[in-house]
Amino acid sequence: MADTTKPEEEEPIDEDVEDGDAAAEGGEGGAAAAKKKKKKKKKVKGEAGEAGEGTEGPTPPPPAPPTSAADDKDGAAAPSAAADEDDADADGVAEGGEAGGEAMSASKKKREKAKAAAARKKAAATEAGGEAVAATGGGPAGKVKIYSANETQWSSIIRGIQPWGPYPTPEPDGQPQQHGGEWGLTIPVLQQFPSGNVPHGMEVPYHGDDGRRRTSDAELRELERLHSISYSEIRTAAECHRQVRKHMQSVIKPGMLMTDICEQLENLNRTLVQENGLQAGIAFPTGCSINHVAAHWTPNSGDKTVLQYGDVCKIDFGTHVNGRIIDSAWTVHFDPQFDLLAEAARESTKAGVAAAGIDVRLCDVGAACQEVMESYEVEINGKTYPVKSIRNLNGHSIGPYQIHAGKSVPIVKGGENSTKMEEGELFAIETFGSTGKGYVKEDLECSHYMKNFDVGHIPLRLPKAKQLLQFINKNFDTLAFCRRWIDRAGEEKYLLALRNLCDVGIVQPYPPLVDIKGSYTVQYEHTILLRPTQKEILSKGDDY
Ligand SMILES: [Co+2]
Repeated sequence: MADTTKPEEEEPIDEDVEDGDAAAEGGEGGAAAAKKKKKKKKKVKGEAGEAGEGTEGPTPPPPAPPTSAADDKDGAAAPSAAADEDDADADGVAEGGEAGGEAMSASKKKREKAKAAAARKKAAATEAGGEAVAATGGGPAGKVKIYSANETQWSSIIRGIQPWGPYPTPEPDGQPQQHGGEWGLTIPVLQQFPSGNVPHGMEVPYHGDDGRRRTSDAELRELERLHSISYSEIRTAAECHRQVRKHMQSVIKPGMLMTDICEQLENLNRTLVQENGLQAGIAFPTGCSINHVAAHWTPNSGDKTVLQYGDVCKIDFGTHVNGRIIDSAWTVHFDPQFDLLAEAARESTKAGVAAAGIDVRLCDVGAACQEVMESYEVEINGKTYPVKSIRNLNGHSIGPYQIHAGKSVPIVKGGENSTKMEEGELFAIETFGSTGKGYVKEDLECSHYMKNFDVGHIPLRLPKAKQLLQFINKNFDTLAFCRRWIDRAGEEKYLLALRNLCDVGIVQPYPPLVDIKGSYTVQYEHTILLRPTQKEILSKGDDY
């Protein structure tokens, strides 16, 4: 989940002006010149070493014909098309009842479900061959369709990610992961590793003055850190993230409803992490922002957006154990013309992860990310674009039950943020690339919300708002949530109350963040832990 720079901190700058700035900046450090030299040419055919190309899954299907959503909406590809005509949300805050955006009545829900089922049916019909997709659910109207990988070997038609090896070997008294069950996999992570000795992330030594940096009391501080953060818990969350995404990468295909993708992913997440109140579960809504929508979009109930062959979709989801959050994301695309764009973000995030370390200035991480991201230029639909880092999106520190714990990790240079990363801290390193302006603003109907972490007691007048706040406290506390999760708990007609909680400052809405229409945005993200002795890329998998 991305952290945004507050709009007042940075004015949207006209593109031309910004280019001028960049050139001027380059003058002092010569960075721009170096960048130019490094510009890579678009390679149309997949490069050797890129996963999933040729050898892995089936050949990408031809562009999906305009599907199901086409007749429901004007433009099927963009999430904007999904915004309910009677629920348009101008300011990003929950619509009040008077605007017709009130929670769906039972009968409307029924109609929505029937429509969704019809959309699903059509979507299934458009699947090219449909060979790797089997509907094991296929239940009554409105029931989520379950996709399962019927091959034992992992395969994916999603481009740009490396193939997975087998699921990790369980502990002697643990069970191996198994395909099946309602959501595709059946064995929770802690049943694979009953003692809690879960696989580590990728451990990377600090470069430079590693060792010399450690002071005599370093060992003591390390012990202290061992108490303050449970490595076992955060690694359990990370292993869960890996297994959920590995499975989902084998089932996500053009033609699927975004709602079905999210619900299968989330229910699989719940299963593998053994969801239990606030002690273990999903850390925030499944972001699946498409094309020019960069972040914070997930379908609201009844949404009929269908994933298209030509879409660029950022799957950003989180898992937590005892509030220890893993936040990691990758970009789903099927069309080879997006390979290089996605690579830009993948490599930029890699550079950010590499630059991160104890006593490293946040602004230096930002500079490292931008340097790599903007060394790319891409050709899409016959037009060449420089890839831009989205300058008002950031990585962030993570605290217990706090996805944005106070430190922002920029993805461009030039900020005066000389704040440093510190030992023991957990960071989400995420970068966003764009073929548009490289600047996002809030737009579309809001789905993501989160209680403000430090909010004190605020008196509430509306009984319904009080009740909704109790519900939020019990189910999400300070973790982010979405409207679908309130709906699935059976709450109804809560949008006015939700708007009230936003208005008084208890809850913060996080509307979708979009670049200009027609642009494409990409994202990669890892969660890293700055251990005293080494950096651990907790969410690292075979895929990215
Ligand atoms: Co994040």
